Amino acid sequence: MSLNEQVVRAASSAHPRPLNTTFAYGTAGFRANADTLDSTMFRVGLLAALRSKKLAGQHIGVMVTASHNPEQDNGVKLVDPHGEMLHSSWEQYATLLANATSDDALVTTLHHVIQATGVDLAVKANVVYGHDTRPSCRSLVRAVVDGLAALDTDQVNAGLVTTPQLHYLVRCLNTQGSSDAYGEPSVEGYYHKLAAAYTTLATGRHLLPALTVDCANGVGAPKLKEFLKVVGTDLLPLVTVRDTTTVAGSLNKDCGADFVKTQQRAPRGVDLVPWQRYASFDGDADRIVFYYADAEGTFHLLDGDKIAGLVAGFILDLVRDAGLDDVKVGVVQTAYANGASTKYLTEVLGVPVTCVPTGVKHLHHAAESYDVGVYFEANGHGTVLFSPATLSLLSSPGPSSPTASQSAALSNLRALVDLINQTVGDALSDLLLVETILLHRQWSPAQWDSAYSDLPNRLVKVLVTDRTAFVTSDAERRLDRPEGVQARIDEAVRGVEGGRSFVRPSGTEDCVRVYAEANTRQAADGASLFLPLVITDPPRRAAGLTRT
Ligand code: G16
Repeated sequence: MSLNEQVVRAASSAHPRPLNTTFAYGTAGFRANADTLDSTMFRVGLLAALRSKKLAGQHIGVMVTASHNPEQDNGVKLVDPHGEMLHSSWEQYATLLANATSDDALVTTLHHVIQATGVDLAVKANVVYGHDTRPSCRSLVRAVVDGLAALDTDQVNAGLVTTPQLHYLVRCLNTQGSSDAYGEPSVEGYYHKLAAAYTTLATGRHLLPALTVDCANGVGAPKLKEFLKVVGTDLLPLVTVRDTTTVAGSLNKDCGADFVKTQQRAPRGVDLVPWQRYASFDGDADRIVFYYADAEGTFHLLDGDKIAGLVAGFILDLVRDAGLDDVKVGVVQTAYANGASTKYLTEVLGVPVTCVPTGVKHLHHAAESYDVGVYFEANGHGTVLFSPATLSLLSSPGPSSPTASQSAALSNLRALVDLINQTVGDALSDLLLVETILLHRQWSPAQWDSAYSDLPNRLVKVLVTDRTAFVTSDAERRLDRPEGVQARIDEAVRGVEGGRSFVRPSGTEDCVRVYAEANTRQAADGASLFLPLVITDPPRRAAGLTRT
């Protein structure tokens, strides 16, 4: 079967590519101002169809969202059959298609991709798509659908969903009826799976005071409320704030996980009651961070690093109590992980830690190499993966005469497997995971926080004229280009006690990010404020840098 060029050309002509714009598949797909994305979305529809054909017609997911970015941006994340991010080998094709300069060039590029990947066009493609609450989603989803239709794709419209719900649906659709069936392929099925697991884990425990959840004024708000109707507030006392999705400009505005993490403060206008637990979702509910204030009103952040420590410690205890001595637990982090957290994980918990570049796709794959792989970015994006061997061990009957604590640990581990969304980081699933652990430990947020003290740190965005001029190595901990800048960074942190810093280009926003940490707040602030000056040093302007 050959490509119907006429159909593709006609469909493409309704989605012209903007002139003078170059698109790049970044950390989590394409992301830009929504006004520029119509042609990219159409072409993503084509790509998703090809990807499905390549994988014997399995469902591929397309999520229209720009997650933590401001409301005027939008973007798209592509989901592979097991619910993981698009395989990195296909990112180049996404970029090629998005940048084809005309309808004819698009057809030529499609032929190239089909040939390079060995796609059989006769295979029927299946794609499931969804979107977040951004006003621009309506027309951008239409563009995706036009792309899918141009390659005669069977489509499932998931509608308004969180990103992790879409990942869940993809995996369920591809595994239903098999021995690996992941669950009922519907949002209701997702709620029931999580609610059943949480009920098993939470029943009979002394309830903790209610958790307040900032929903970033995004899709997490209606979805969390739907979930509460299923699980009931008697087991999960919870209050939502920043939960409007109808006020223009409110998405992620002065609230949400990214705001709280980068500003290291509560959402604007939310007064923290001392010692109470708070959490913030991001715009598509795939990240979560927790926080609280002490008696003096000082803000304390419980970010992805703190979640990783809490979760790894809990799972280690369960694995030990269950007598599963051969099951090895490991943790995956990025360069953003606070140095104190890595020290805690390796020296106190005694677990191996792998460091990989930013982006869930990198963490997810690294976590697969452990029996139980806990991965969290400091920004709150993460989950836990149980290897197939561990899953089959857990589903086996276990010892013939187990002790009470062995039975309890095994049953808790089995429930955790269902509670945790193993396709991708999931704010709702992670919320339930943290609440479960705090319930079991009967810990206040301060007790959780006391595991270790974060090194003071600062994360700064710097606008540059060309972020592609910044090239990193060693899991983004070193900057290879522009030449000479790494030496200046080394110089800046030399002699700073506990000093560590790195610079990397963002893959979701048009900026570079500067991270610095040190033993004291003053030193961390000094380094982070100094570094933007280093990378915008006048001689560097030749490399396309400007000071902002
Ligand atoms: C996405 C990715 C995350 C990444 C974040 C920031 O999150 O899924 O893995 O940490 O972008 O990436 P960068 O520093 O390259 O801009 P989200 O929640 O925005 O989809």
